[in-house]
Amino acid sequence: MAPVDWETMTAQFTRRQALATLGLGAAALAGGTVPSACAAFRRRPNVVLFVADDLGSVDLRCYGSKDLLTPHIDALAYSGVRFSQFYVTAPACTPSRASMLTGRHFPRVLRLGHGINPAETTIAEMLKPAGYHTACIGKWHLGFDDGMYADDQGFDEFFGHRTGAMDNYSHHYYWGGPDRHVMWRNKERWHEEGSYFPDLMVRESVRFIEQNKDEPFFLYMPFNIPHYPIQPDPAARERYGHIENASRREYAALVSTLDDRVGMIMAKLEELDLRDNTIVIFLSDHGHSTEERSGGGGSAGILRGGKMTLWEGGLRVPAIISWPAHISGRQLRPQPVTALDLLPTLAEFCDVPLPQVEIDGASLASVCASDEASSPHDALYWVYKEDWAVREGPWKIVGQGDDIFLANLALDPTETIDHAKSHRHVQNRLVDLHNRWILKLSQDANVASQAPAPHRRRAGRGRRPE
Ligand SMILES: [Ca+2]
Repeated sequence: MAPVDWETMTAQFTRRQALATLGLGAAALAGGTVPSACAAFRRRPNVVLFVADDLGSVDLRCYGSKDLLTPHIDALAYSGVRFSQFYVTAPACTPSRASMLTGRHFPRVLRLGHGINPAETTIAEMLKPAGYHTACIGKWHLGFDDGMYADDQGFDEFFGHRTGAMDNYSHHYYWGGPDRHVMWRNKERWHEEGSYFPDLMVRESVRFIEQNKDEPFFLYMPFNIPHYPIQPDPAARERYGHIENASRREYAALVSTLDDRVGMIMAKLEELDLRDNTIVIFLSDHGHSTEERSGGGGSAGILRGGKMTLWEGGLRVPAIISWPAHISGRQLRPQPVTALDLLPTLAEFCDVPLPQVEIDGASLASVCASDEASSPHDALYWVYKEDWAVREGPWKIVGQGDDIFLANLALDPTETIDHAKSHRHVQNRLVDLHNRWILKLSQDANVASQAPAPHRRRAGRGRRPE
């Protein structure tokens, strides 16, 4: 396969084109787009959803990294669509993944401290009635009570841990006490102490693919890397002896550990002649971590912030959709889109009905098909703890309590220049959008008492929050 020359491809987008596509147009799908994608296939496509844990916004070679070696994920990008403005809905694991798997903003679907409300419909539950075999292999982290585990939420099989972090060898919880074993196969504890968890994920996923190669399947692989603990494959570590910064060196080895295992799954799909009619999606759950025990080796490049923040470095992630039978390769899409869109995209691609609830995302079929299609969203909204943000066209407002910051991402993707004072009318419009969105959220029965408060506009504010 020819090398991926993303620099050249990116340069083909002129500034004018970039600005044009930055506009978040009216609902692009209202007029109808591609016909039901699977109608032409005798068999529905398989779906493989790879999620990286805490992978930085630019931490793949195909996203501009100069020091990381990610040939398998780069090849995946080369085979399909790579998004340059793909957002997750929260800068932390659980809320981000909850939105991704339900197509709905996380305050609507999460029971705080417990997980996804069992009444919600996950991608797995959406696909199962159409005959899909489903598996979640990796880090669940979306339910902590009986009735809220992966195998309660539409997955025929679960293998892995339900917690936020696990030691990859002892399979004990990796955050505070008590020290305890946390690896499971469905509802049973699974003991393979000493075996490297990313390799167990590959073994189980390969088995699942082989067992289901004659029926449509949905394989959800939420990796637990490059999230801490910092336990890369020793073979991957050997590739980065030249990197002087120890944190970056270890992080690089973790990213290569991930990349190698994505490559193993892709090789199995090729071997079984399943690749053309398998939709493969790759994304990170949010930006890189700066937590002490992460080592801080990840990067957002020129973007501001990272995990736990609503700056671009926390929310804008690498994201790829590849389906060789239907989507052209070598495609770059600058339209602002969101992980909320994955569920409705898969509903259209797999020709299955949407869940009978209000979905906050929209199908990306037209965006996958054309770089001239508008984003299906007029605006994008975020809330996380006390912080909130809205993006409309090039404008993005970030609020921390009463402090607000207004960026023009077309002119300043680094979110350094605050336009709040000079563009008060824009600020006011985005605050109104946020407050209307909060009001709408608060009317949702599932939000109940956990609805965030609207922003109380105060004149003269606009300093850069930190
Ligand atoms: Ca994460």
